[in-house]
Amino acid sequence: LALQTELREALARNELVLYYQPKMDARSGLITGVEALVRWHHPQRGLVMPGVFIPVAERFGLIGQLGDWVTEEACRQLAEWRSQGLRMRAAINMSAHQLRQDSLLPRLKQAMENHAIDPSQLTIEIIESVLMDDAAVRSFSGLASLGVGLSIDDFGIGYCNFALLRKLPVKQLKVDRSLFTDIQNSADARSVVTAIVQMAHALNLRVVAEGVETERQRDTLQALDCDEMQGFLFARPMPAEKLTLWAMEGE
Ligand code: G
Ligand code: G
Ligand code: MN
Ligand code: NA
Repeated sequence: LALQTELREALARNELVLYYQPKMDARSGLITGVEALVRWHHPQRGLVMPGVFIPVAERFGLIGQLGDWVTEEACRQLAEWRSQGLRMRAAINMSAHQLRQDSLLPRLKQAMENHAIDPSQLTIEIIESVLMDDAAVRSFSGLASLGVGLSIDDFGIGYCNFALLRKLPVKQLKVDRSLFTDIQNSADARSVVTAIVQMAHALNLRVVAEGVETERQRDTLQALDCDEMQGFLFARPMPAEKLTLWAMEGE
């Protein structure tokens, strides 16, 4: 079967699952929330990663349905955590195509209402190149007035419109790991991160370093005043039940 046919069936059969990766406060080391990352439990192929099927969903008109499922499931999980005494926040990823859909706001609102989720518990992560898409950018003000947070993902490797960044209701920049992989040995890398942090703080944006893998990266990024960190050094993306145990151990 073609992957798009299988994906259509997977959506109907509930074969998708969300993994969660914690974001840590750089100063306190406490968890600040999680990023939801979708996976597909394929009956034959095993765990299929979003890099494989998100482009298929985009191409064959399934991304709207997939995005609705992700939003609903993340809100359901936040409500489950609440019932377990865990006050959690979650970020979900959205593509330009998803932001252009008129149904985005009502669906998001409905999902939050279904599970009594406060909008401040949700952040939408959007890759930098979305800033070039006028129609997608127009959805930002609606999202912000709904009360959800907006975050620019993979910041620093694509096209960034600083004029727009200044005006948009964005709250967070996620610095791409390629900018600091070699940060402990590279004065240039330190300069770039320093400049991003200074600019972000001047605009009242929080800076998340994503893809932190080593203690030396962590220490350097902390010294350069990054606000939050995420990466394999702290935890890999994991199923909800594992995240629950992980978060409760940390308390
Ligand atoms: O772990 P990782 O392989 O999960 O993610 C790979 C890519 O897939 C990342 O760029 C991430 O933003 C994207 N991605 C993960 N989950 C979702 C999702 O629910 N929706 C969209 N649009 N992209 C996602
Ligand atoms: O593009 P986005 O930032 O939404 O997707 C996050 C991606 O980064 C996921 O594929 C996730 O599995 C991956 N990731 C998370 N932490 C690390 C890390 O420490 N190192 C690397 N190489 N990838 C990471
Ligand atoms: Mn992301
Ligand atoms: Na990213």
